[in-house]
Amino acid sequence: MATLKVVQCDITKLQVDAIVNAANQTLLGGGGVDGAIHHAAGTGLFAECATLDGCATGDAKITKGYNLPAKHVIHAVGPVWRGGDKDEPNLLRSCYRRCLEIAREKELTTIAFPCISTGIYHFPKEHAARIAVETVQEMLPSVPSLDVVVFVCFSRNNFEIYQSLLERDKDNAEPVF
Ligand code: AR6
Repeated sequence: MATLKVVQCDITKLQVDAIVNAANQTLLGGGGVDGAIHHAAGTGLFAECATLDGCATGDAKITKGYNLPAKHVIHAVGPVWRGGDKDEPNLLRSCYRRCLEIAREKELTTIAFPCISTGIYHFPKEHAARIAVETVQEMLPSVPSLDVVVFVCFSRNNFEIYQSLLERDKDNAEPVF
């Protein structure tokens, strides 16, 4: 079964089978990690995204990685936090699940997730991290192709939250790529 890792870095630098993008429903780019991914991938990514007809919240769609070191980008649309009673936790869980279903279909071996919805969409960080780790752990047995799942934290704060959730295995804190 795959190993879970947590790293603090820019996800656009990772050489993995797929990096996950925290996109919006248009899939046509934006700020935050979405902006960084489109900037690094180049216009080919935008052109492919424009053919996808958007994406529902809680769902995900895959493209090629273009100029990124990653082979693919899985564009997931997380929920905007509106207080917690608008199905936000389930929608966030669904994002992680859909990304791993795509990883299974495409037989990916390495995948890197950003902290979906915890920036511009304001999902509380600890709650989001718990959902991310629990959902990935639940799904792993059903995605046999995966060797490594990386949780990529841009901020020190998120890094520490994930580290404490994955504490039982301190080696997980080491950068791997
Ligand atoms: N590498 C890794 N993580 C990053 C990077 C990076 N280069 N840049 C930011 N983060 P956000 P959301 C972290 O706002 O909350 C866009 O406009 C950031 O610190 O990117 O899901 C989309 O188009 C945070 O922890 O995504 C949508 O409209 C996490 O990535 C909207 O923002 C997610 O923050 C989506 O908002």
